[in-house]
Parts: sequence; C-alpha cells; structure tokens
Amino acid sequence: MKANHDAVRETLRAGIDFLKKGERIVVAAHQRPDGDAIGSACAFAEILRGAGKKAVALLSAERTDKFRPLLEGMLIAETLEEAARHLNGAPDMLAVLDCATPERIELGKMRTIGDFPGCGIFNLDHHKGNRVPGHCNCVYPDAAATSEAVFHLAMEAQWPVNAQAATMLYLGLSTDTGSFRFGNTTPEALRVAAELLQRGADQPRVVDLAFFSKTLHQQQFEAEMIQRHTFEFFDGKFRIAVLPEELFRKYHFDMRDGESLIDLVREVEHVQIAALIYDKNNAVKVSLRSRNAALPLWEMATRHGGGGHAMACGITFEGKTLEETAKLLTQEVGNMFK
Ligand SMILES: [Mn+2]
Repeated sequence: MKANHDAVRETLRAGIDFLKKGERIVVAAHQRPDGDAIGSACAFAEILRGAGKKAVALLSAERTDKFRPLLEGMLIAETLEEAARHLNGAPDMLAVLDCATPERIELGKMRTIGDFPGCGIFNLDHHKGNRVPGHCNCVYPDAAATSEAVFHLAMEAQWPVNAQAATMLYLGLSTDTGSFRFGNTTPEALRVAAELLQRGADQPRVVDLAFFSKTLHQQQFEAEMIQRHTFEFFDGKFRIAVLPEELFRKYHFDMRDGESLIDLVREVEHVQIAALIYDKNNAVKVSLRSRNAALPLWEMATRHGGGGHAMACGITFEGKTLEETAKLLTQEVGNMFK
C-alpha cells in the first residue's frame, strides 16, 4: 500500500468518514470464508466496537470450525436475525470484506445484498477487479490480505486495535501469504505483521491452527494421493495428481480443505509444473502451478477458458473425463518443454 501512498490515504479517509455515519454495522465476508475472510471480518467488527459503534461479524458456522479456538469471545452472528439482536435493531450499514463479487457475499440463508435496503454498503477488499457495488469502495490490490487493509484503515482513523483484533488480522495476513511464503509477502505485509505482534497477536496459536493442524483423515488422504494417484512425466518435470471421487468418499475429504494439496505435488525436486485435477459438479477442476518463471501458465490456461496468474492458474473443463483432462494437460505441458 506504500506505492501510491497519497491516493490510498485519501480513499481510507473517505472510507472512515463513511463508516462514521453508521450506528449498527453488520460485517460480512465471502462464502466459504478462509482465514482472511474470517480474520478481517471479526477484527473489523471488534475495531468498530472499540470506536464506539455497534458491530457484529456475520459468518456461517460451517467454515469457522477450524479456527474456533481463536474465535472464543468474538462476537459472531450466523444469521441476519441474530446479528440484529446483537445490534439492538436492524443494521444501518453493511460492510463487505474480502469479497470480490456481490454473488459471493455470505449473508445467511437466501439473503442477498438487496435485503439491506437503506443500508450504507461499505466495500473493503484486496481483490483486483472487485465489483461489489458499495456506496463506498476501498479496494487495495497491493495489500497482501484484506486484513492488512483493515489495519491501515484502523491506524488512519486512530481506532484501537486490541490483542484480539490483532490476532484475527494476523490470522488473515498469515493465511493469505501462505505463512509469509507466497509472492505477495511484501515489505508492507511484514511491517503490518510486526505491528500486530507488537499489539499482542497470538502468533503461536494462529500458526498452530492454520499451518500445523489437520485431521487424520486429511493426512491419510494426502498420503494416498501421493502414493497412488500422482504421476510424473518428462523426467519428473511435470507432476500431476488425478483424484478420483472414491478417494474423496473414502476419507470424507472436502476440497475446501485442499488448498495446499497442490503444494505437495509441486514440492518434489526437479518438478517445473504441477497439476491437480478432480471432478466437481460434472466438470473437471484443474489447479496448475509453475516453479519456473520461464514457463508461465497463463496463456495455456486462458486458451482453455481458465485464468489466474502467471505461476498459478485454474481451469474448469466441462464434458471431459479425468483421464481425458490429464492427457490434454500432459500434451500441453509437453509442448511447453519443447
Ligand atoms: Mn483475502
């Protein structure tokens, strides 16, 4: 957020002025919330309460389970009705955090942004191309996480960030940077992390829950994936995991816990390109990673209707089997090695 500092500051000031008009604020994030969605939403509600507002995070219970020990004492509502009870009345403002599109906002059963008539909509995010129709939009693609943007906003407003909020923001920042390993680990992200630790963020607990914990089933799933469903081509330069439905059923595994599976495929020495493919809703989902800047994937992915970044892409193939998809990808990658 340093690059165009004045412009960022100006947007933050406008955001703060807008938020000051709210009395009862519901803070929502994207569906199937990850660490940044949960962390930034909970922290933002906490910070707003510290600033004298009534505020509550609205999050569905199904995905907060993993981080439950961190969430004790946080004010979280699962439905809009429950949120209104916490606020002593209907909300007059809806803050949407870490969510790039209006369709993806988690607002409880059957609710949409249209169920908030007369509410001011505040949109705070770090996804490029964000199109949530906020009355006030603060979008920072340079921020590693929405949690980083929340911290800057709080500092600009001089709103206190207590230890609990710091822990939540640290959760968001560390998960969105893959524990400060991904390419979005900027000097600014590390500066904010340091500030959060200074304010009492519970780093050991965050790292334990986010990076050193999985269910036994998850670990067994991963072991079987590596042993039986991962294949190498081109002298080990291309490695692909082909995950059949039975494997998911056997270990009751949900791909929502599978964000780091591709890293297991990629991390073997000599691998240049890694792929992971599985069935979802009658289509084949593909995750692709390159470890070599001279082998960017974006062109190939977009040619097949996918997208993403140079080194990390996704594609969805309709009307193909897993085997057909694996064969096609192997051909495509083979051409890249020529
Ligand atoms: Mn995020």
